[in-house]
Amino acid sequence: MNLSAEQREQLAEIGFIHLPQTLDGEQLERLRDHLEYLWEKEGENAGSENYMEANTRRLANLADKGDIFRPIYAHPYALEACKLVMGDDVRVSMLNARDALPNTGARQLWHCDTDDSGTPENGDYYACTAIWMIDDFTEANGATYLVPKTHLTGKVPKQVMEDRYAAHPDEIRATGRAGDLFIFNGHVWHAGGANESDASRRALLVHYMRKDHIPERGDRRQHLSAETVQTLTDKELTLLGYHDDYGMGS
Ligand SMILES: O=C(O)CCC(=O)C(=O)O
Repeated sequence: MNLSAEQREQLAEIGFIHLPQTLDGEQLERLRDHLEYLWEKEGENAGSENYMEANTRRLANLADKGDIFRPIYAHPYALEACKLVMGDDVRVSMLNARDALPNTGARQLWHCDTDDSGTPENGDYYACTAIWMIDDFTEANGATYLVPKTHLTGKVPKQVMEDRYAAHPDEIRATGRAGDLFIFNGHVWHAGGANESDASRRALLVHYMRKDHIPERGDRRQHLSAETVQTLTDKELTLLGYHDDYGMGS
């Protein structure tokens, strides 16, 4: 599996690529069932390992919550895109699910996935994000907003925008169908849209970071149980940071 020359160029120039129908119908159904099972099981604690967000259901630490996520975080297209963005030392920083609840109108503020550490001006990027569409993404149900080429600005939105909830003149929407994969340079300005429809808008969000930018042990974002560690390949463990100095295991 290889990204085309056009996709590689697009990732470098505008900062994102859209890969239609990367999951098949059966995978999608299994993922939906498993996510709903976890939401039910975790109840009001769902997402608490990373973020809780108003009007939104979240789940976190999914690398430890089912084999079903292995082909997601280690997908060859996603890893190839990450390597193009940040070089070979790619790590999964967070693997979350996000469901912007119907008819809540809860739009996110503009951000980068590196808001705290900023955006390098010299192209030395260290973050990449994959959004797996578990439902169709439409303008009405909150398809992600992005501003093309903002990874080239050397700035994150909070450094330059007065109102981070305001529309941006150059914004586009990542609309698509359930099963599509949308990958962007993590320094691209983006925001989850408001779900103003009756339709659900579930997504898996895989945040990748370069090894030297992964939080230290005290702030680790994946936590792998001994049981999960046993089932994973060495390649997967490396990707999840298990072998790094600050290890992600128990
Ligand atoms: O769900 C989305 O469309 C984007 C979510 C996002 O950027 C985040 O939660 O950091």
